[in-house]
Amino acid sequence: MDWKTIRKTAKPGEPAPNLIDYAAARASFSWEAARAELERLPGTGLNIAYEATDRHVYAGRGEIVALIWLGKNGERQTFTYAELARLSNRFANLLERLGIGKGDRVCALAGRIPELYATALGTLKAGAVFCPLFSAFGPEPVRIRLSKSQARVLVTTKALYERKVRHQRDDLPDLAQVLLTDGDGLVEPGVSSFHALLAEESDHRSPPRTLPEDMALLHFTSGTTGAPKGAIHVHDAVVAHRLTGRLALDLRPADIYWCTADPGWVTGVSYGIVAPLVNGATMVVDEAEFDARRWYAILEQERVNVWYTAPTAIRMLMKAGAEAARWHDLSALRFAASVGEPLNPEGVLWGRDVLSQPFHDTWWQTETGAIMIANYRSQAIRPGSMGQPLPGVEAAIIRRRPDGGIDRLSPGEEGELALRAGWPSMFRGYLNDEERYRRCFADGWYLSGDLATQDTDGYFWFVGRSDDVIKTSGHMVGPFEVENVLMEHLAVAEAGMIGKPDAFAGQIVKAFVALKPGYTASDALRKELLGFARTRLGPAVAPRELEFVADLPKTRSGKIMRRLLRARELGLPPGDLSTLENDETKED
Ligand code: 6R9
Repeated sequence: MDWKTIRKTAKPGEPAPNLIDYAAARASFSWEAARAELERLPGTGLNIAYEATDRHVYAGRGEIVALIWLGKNGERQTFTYAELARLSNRFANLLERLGIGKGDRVCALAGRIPELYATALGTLKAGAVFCPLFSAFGPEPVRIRLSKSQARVLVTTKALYERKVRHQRDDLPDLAQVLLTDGDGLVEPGVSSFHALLAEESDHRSPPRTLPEDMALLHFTSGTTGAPKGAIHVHDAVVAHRLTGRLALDLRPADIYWCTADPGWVTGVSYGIVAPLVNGATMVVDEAEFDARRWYAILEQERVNVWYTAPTAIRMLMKAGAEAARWHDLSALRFAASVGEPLNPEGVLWGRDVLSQPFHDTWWQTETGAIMIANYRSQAIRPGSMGQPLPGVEAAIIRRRPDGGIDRLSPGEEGELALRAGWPSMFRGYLNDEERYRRCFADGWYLSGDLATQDTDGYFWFVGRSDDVIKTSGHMVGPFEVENVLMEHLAVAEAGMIGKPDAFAGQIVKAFVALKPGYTASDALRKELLGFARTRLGPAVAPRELEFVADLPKTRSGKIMRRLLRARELGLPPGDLSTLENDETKED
């Protein structure tokens, strides 16, 4: 078949790829050399936001546009690097005045609005920790994350505050200040106007005093069991953000770059804020939700060079049809990449045929902080493969041994994808959960929880998860939050959640519910339970389907066997579970 590999030809006048010779780059690579390209602050300090803003200003690039913001009502606003540096200085000064400093968590719960970017960068400059919350989360996921992060400050909008936070404020004793981006003056005790307070601050600030190993970012992610875990990243991660932006996304200064991921998730921070800015690019941020015609218009009008998106979006563009792209001039596009879910060969080829740029798949996780495996611009793409490890990253397929060690598997064998520990953006812990962190490692390797294979040429191929976490529209959902909320309903005895395959979302959340004695399954009760879950969890997490069952299959130790629910859903005979994952996951 002709799509086993895709060779690409550069358009006339295109710059050479940043990564030209993969093997040579790997052989000569050192993280120390990559680190040396960054600016050390006084006393061997390092700060992500300084690298992202001030450094460009001091190097004379302050007038380059850092952010093009496209509002959902047609607004277009630009911010230069100098403006972003000043705005983030103001926010850092404000935090300092509020008594927020080193290690304190500052959460943001907002859509893609300019204030979010000032908050992220200002928080990092103040030495505090930026923790994003997805704006489509309902009150329950928001409360759990605010509480677990022990957030001191929350930046949000009036509507989101009123719907999702205000009534739970008593459960959040650490939350001293809420700053509303659209509030006027003093709103109420403990709630202030972001802009009114910012207006009182100075634009100036001395360089941040953070060290490479200081906590910088906190990203919540889900597992099979227990509440979401807060993955800790440090300022040193910027070494990997910069390098991967350059090598995996082929970013160069003044590129027009668009990452469609929401900053409520790790991709929207690592590649929707940090990587483009530290590489001196101009990033496009679109406030609106997906719309095929709008997206083609943005690619054309903003002359986007480098595009980072996700399979769910690619599937929706494919659904909208090639015709929708036809009249748009997409000739500025030099590189297109994808992340977050399996990208099938059809998606890669569709990019080549319709955008004149095949999608380059990349693989990474919240815990890895940055891209670990990628298809590079200079290399043939293997459609369906996630690609090869970055220079500086060693990846392998392994099997865990009962004694706690690991065995490396041979090409073609299916096992767990592992990375040799020690790259700069590796998470440094799960907040307040040392034990869970420790269990992610064996013999000096980080175990990803993903199942994959490696071919004889070193390309990695995704197989599935080894746990019960799912991706729906590219967003990670763990069973714990969904099942817990369903169980709060008076009628529910037990609940189990799985991902049901879906042509567009990849998977949708499907719940199985066993009722308490005295309750009878009915359409009305199903609707009530779906509504109940949606109100608490929000549209990003809530089940879309719900099925009543007499009881849920369980292991002898009483754990729900979600793989049996999946087998049933897929119509597989219970004996034929060869394509399904093991019961014993890394969290057991
Ligand atoms: C960056 C991000 C991580 C999980 C990961 C895997 C899945 C990511 C993928 C992919 C197939 C790819 N995943 N990239 N699956 N092909 N190229 O998405 O982080 O939200 O933590 O999710 O996403 O299962 O383990 P996160």
